[in-house]
Amino acid sequence: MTASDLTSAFQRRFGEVPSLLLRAPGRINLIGEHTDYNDGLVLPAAIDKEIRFGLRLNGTDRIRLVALDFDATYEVAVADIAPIPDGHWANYQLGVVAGLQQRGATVPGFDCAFGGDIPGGAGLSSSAAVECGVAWGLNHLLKLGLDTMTLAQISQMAEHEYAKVMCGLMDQFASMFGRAGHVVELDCRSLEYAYFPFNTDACRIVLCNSGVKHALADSEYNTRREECAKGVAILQKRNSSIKSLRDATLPEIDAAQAELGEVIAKRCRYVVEENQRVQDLTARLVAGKPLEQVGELLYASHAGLRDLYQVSCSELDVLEAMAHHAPGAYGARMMGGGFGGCTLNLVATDKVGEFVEFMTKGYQDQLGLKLETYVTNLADGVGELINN
Ligand code: GAF
Repeated sequence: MTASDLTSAFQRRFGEVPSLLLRAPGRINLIGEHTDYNDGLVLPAAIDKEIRFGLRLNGTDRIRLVALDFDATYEVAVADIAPIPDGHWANYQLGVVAGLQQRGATVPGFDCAFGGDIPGGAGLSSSAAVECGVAWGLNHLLKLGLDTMTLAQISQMAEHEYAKVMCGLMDQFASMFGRAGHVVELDCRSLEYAYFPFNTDACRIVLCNSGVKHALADSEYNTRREECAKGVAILQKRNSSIKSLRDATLPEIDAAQAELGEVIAKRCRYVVEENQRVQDLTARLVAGKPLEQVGELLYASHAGLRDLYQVSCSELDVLEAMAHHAPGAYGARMMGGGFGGCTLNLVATDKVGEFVEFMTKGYQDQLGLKLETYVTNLADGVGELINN
């Protein structure tokens, strides 16, 4: 949707042109899965799939929302906002308004039309993009002066309180802080971050969309958070300096195996190992190590997510297993919360075409399913929509 299409659509719906056009991207995550809510490390990037928004203060006390992609509207008085049951799409926007109000902002009525090309259910964080776009846009229009990290945190709280998913900060951080051509490592405890250039001359990040999203994704996500919290409570009894799994070591988990029980011990082990893999991967990138050595960390991450954290599913496992034999593939793993969505594949730039062909045919042959693939470009985070 071009800026002029968006402007026309906005004008048709609301009778005025928008006073602000902006864009908010989806994200990939190179490595560091389910580590964000454990005070750990993540290595995401914003991508060239985004949601675009037209926004305008409307001089009333009502919020009017239009979802252009699925031709739906929602209207509510600002004073009456509350979470809407059954996963309603407007929860993301309303949750952000509530978050701004909690920070002391007075939010007047506004009009918002939005749409984009982030495939839904693919694990590319279209919901975070919606939250971040609305948070950034209202901060801009209302001159609230909130810093970008605070806007990311408000967006995360919208997810918790309105969408009822107890996510970490990674998705909202990536959508806000992405930088073209870079991945960005975030320390979810200190909130310090560092950009690493990602050179596409040698390899590309290719996403393979399994096309499935199993219904248990959200409930299992919240369960994993609780399991990690239980693990911390048990480990803390032996070592009071453990405040989160970020502080735990593998020998400590081994020593507490009996108290932790098999399942919680597996969850803890995975998180500790995944944090180490993030550090190893950035070290290897910086040292310019062969891409095989970067890719093997992706395969190891997938094995941990499948066997220890148990958030994969058969479709993702088939895609990851196929990648081991695919032309040009250095590494692959499931990405995001799990139970569906995409695998992330690191693929030699000159082999991307062959890789895509191999994976598409294999997925059809093995599961009878159609594979969508996206060769990603790493993009800037949320901002005003200036061109096209
Ligand atoms: C989802 C969540 F929203 C993130 O916060 C993160 O935990 C991710 O799953 C798993 O790494 O995308």
